[in-house]
Amino acid sequence: MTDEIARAAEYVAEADRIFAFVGAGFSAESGVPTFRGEDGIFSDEKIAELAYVETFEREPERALKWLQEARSMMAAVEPNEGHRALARLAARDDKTVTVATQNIDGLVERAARRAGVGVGRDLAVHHIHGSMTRIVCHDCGRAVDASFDASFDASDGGDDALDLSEMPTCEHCGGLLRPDVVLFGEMLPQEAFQASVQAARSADVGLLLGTSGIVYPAADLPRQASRAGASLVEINPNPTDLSSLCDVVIRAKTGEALPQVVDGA
Ligand code: BV8
Ligand code: ZN
Repeated sequence: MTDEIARAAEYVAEADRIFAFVGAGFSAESGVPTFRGEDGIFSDEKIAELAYVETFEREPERALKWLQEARSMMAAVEPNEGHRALARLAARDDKTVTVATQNIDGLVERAARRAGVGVGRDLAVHHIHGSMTRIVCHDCGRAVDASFDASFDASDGGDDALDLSEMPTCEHCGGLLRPDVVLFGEMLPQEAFQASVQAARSADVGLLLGTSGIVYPAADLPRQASRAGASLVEINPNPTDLSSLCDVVIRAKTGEALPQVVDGA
C-alpha cells in the first residue's frame, strides 16, 4: 500500500460523512469512454458539438442517433472494482456516503444494489448531469413510462424497446423524446445540485474519482467541500484542475486504488 493510499484510508477511517464526486474516469474501467484526455470522445470535434443543446435543436436526428448509441453502450457495461468499493463503503453503518455523479450511466446504483445497499436509504446518488436511464420530452419535460428505466436498471441491459434514433415523440405534446442528460448550455437539475452542495459542505472527506474537474458548475463542488473544511482525496492517473485543492493525490486508476483505500479504512 503506497503512503498516499494509507493516508487516504486514514482520512476515510476517521470520517463520518463522505462526499464522492464522480466523473467519467470512474466508469472508464467498465469500458465507458471518457470525454477528454488522449482517448476521450470529445477529441472528435463532431462528437463534442453533439453535447450542446444548440446542436440537439438544430440537428435532432444526428444528436439522437449519437445518444441512442451511447444509451445502448451503457446498457451493456458492468460496474468495475471502483463502483464495488464505493458500494462497500456505503454499506458500512459508520459511514454516510453521498455521491454526486457527473456520469449518466447507472453503474454506481447497480453496484450498490448488488451489494444490498439501499439506494436513497443508505446511499444518496445525485445525477447532476442527468441520467441516460430516464427518457423525457424535450419540449414539455414529461418523463416517459418508467418501464424503460426498469429495463435499463435491470442491470442485464434489458430489451429496451425504445430506439431514440427513430425520433419517437411525446404523446402529450408531440415534442421529441430524449435522454434526461444535461447538455452544454442546459441547466443542471437544481434539486440534485443543491443536495450535492449541501453534502459537499458537510463532508469530512471528499473523494474526487475520475474527473478532470473542468465542467461547471459541477466542478465547483470540491472547492465548496474544501472551503467548508473537508479533506480532499483525488484518485486519477493524471493531474487535473482540482489536484491543487487536494490533501492527498493518488495517481492511479480508481478501479485499482479505491478498493485499497476503502478496505484499508
Ligand atoms: C450550465 C453531456 C448554465 C451529457 C456534458 C466558460 C468557462 C467556464 C464554464 C463555461 C464556459 N462556457 C460555458 C460554460 C458552462 C459549461 C462548461 O462548464 N463548459 C466547460 C467545458 C468550460 N457548463 C454547462 O454548460 C453546464 N450548464 O452551465 O448551464 C445555464 C444557465 C442558464 C440557462 C441555461 C444554462 C452543463 C454542463 C453539463 C454538460 N454535459 N455532457 C453527457 O454526454 O454526459 S459534459 C461532460 O463533461 C460530461 O457530463 C462529463 O460528466 C463532464 C465532466 O467530464 P468528466 O466526468 O470530468 O470526464 P473527462 O473525460 O473530462 O475526464 C475524465 C478524467 O478521468 C480524466 O481526468 C482522466 O485522467 C480520468 N481517468 C481516466 N481513466 C481513469 C481516470 N480516473 C480514474 N480511473 C481511471 N481508470
Ligand atoms: Zn411533451
